[in-house]
Amino acid sequence: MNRLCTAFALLLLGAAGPRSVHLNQVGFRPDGAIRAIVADDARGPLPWRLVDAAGRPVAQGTTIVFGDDPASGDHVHQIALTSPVPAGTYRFAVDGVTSHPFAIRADVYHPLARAALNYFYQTRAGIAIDARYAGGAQWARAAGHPHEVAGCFTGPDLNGTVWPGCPYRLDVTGGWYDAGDQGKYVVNGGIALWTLQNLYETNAKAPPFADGAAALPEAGNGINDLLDEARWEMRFLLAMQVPDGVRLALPLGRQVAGRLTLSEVDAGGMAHHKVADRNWTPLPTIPAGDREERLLYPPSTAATLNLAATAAQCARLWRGIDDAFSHQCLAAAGRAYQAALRNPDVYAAQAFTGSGGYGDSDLSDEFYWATAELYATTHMPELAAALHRMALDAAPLGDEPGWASTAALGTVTLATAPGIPATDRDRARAKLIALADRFLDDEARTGYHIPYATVRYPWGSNGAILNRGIVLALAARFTGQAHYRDAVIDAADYVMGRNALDRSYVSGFGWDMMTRPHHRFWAHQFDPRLPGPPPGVMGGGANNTALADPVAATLAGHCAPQRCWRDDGRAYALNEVAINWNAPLLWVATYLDLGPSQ
Ligand code: 9MR
Ligand code: 9MR
Repeated sequence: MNRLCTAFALLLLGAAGPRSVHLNQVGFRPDGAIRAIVADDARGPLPWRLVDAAGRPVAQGTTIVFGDDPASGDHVHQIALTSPVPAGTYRFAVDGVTSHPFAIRADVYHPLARAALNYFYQTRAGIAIDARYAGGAQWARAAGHPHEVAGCFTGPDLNGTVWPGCPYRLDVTGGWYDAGDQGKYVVNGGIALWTLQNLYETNAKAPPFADGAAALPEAGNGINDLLDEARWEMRFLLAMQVPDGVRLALPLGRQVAGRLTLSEVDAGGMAHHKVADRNWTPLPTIPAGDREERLLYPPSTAATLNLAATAAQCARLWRGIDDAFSHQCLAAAGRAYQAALRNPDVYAAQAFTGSGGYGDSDLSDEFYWATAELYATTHMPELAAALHRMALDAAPLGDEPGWASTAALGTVTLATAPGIPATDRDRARAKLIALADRFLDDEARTGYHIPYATVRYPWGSNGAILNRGIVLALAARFTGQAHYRDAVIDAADYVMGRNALDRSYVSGFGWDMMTRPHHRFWAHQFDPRLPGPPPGVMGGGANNTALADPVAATLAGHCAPQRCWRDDGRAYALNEVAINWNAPLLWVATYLDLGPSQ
């Protein structure tokens, strides 16, 4: 009876279907964990075999029965290959079910890492996207917003707050479009840029993407391609800074929803929260075809601290490579930091249409992050003292980093940047290892054996899981222990196909991959003359907590958490793509590509 009920419940949640072997559709390196999942109602272990291209068995065993897994709604069996096998093409055969053929090879992550970086080129604003670098003529396009000289939003917003505007226009041409929309947001730009810069810094001895390794117009300029791509965004963030001495009317402190009270402050050095369309554009809208008015939205303390943090990081990385740019970054970081200290509680105004909010009501983590970055760059004792006064310095890390929770970014920098005193460095490392240990514990509690034990999948869950991968990878480096690295592989396995839906969430990679993102140009679904996504673009992923779009709305109550996803361009809460999600994909794929000996 009980079993019948469970079976019925699983059926309702859409879990029943042909059995298949769920695994990373990109394949595996021979020197890391090789795991697969079978959703099968059998209560006892099932025999499995690994067969090579000629059909010869090379390994065998029996499944580990995990049992009912609430995140997927599946009754789960796990397969773990424990003996090494030579490079080749293989299949798993489990109780009459045979998997797709997959590769075991040292270089499986290389194309993924390269494609994940190319996404940033293809989301560039202000420059024509060239078929030579985009991987094909279908992805070439005219420059979007090529001369973006924008003024400030002026007049009443949706809540009746009347914004007086500003006495200047800024040339904010360039940067990356955020996602499926063509807004450019300093807050989300910050974590995405930090992630690229951090990938460079944490591999500073032999940085990946040496000049010419990526498909970029800057290839051949003598500068690392990762830095070239990062600079495209850095320059945009620098351009978003309010000129010195300007006084602006801004909302101070937490105010009850509704019409805001504005007070005039010295806003010089703050950063505008975003530059974006006045109204939402429809799908599709090619970047060069956007006819909406582009506006600067009011500065926020969060955006200002994102600028301070990433510009400080920039100053450190470009020292000795382009000293003038390094100095420009350092000066901007200092001005932004001072501006944030002067105006510590200007929360991003939300009552606008045409762009996302990226609102955050707790800025203690942004202050911590920016202080850590400036300290790592300047080694000023005052900054060390400021850091040590912050509650976050002694506190354990709460969770993986995200656009609204940036404390861990500061901790990573304290743990890895050169010249940090041993006490600070070791405490930062210990905090990251403790967080990684929590993620390891999560693995044992999930049917799919992933470092993410929850039944509440957020908007952009794939990005969250890969950000956990970064923390785990750093723990692997600090400790030399392989199980952390294997957990990074688990995170990558999840987004590349070892999930309840048996789908690769990354376009161009796998036998059943994401093809229809929420995107205004990669919108073949809406206009057959437009392309689908180029390879290396990741959809946001399962989301059962904010079923905000019309497709997601139809799933409410009908999907197990990990199954609340559709490959549909209308589903912006499930299948949008975004710079802050592709950045950890790039980081993790590059880390895995570099191999365990790094
Ligand atoms: O296309 C927009 C997407 O980029 C955002 O992430 C999302 C949430 O802010 O909003 C999308 O735009 C929709 C808007 O919110 C409501 N009307 C329909 C818009 C396009 O689907
Ligand atoms: O990633 C953001 C997610 O955490 C929020 O819950 C969601 C709704 O506010 O917005 C997401 O960010 C979107 C942004 O507002 C506009 N560009 C697309 C982003 C990804 O969907």
